[in-house]
Amino acid sequence: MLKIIDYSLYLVTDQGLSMGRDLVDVVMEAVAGGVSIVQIREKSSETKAFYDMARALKSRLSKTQTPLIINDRVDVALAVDAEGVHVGQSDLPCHIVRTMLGPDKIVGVSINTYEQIKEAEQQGATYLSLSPVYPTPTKTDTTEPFGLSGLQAARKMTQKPLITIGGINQSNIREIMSTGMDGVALVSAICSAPSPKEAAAELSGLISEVRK
Ligand code: TZP
Ligand code: MG
Repeated sequence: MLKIIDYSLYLVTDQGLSMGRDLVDVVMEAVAGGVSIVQIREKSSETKAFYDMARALKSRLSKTQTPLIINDRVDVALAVDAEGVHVGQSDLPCHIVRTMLGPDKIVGVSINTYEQIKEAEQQGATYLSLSPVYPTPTKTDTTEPFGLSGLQAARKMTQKPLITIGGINQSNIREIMSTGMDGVALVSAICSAPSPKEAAAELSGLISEVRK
């Protein structure tokens, strides 16, 4: 069955940026504030720790009907029955992930160039993430930022759900959503906020202003 997924406020985790707090607590607070979908992305975790965290998050998020996406690891996604996987251009190819997960799971793909949009569509991507929109200290090995004009150009090229990531916060979320994005993905603006719940609520309110 095809579910309608709300990509509007997409939290990407980073334990290292969560100010020493428990990651499950940070995520659940953020969901209480209005985060609509969560990706676990823990680059320095060993497999067992990553699996344990994914399992704990899946169990908590299921209760709020919030989809859980796993960064890179198809095996971990299958192990915890997550809603999907997010891959970048240096990970397993999208069509392979689609074959491994079957037709019903979400496969998200990071897009760094305009050419990659059609390619990801043809390979069975569920949603596309334009990466990055702005430079960010959270991830420094990025390609040229799309900027607002890049988002507008990309929006014209696909009907697929389209999100973007990189340097997004309260000060720029409205202009980004105004380009026709289906959602925005954020790490530090939520994970490092004094109150992830309040930060998510504020960001969610700003998104609603654009969508009115
Ligand atoms: N991919 C492209 S930029 C980025 C990722 C994972 C990090 C975004 O982090 P922040 O803190 O929201 O700028
Ligand atoms: Mg990756």
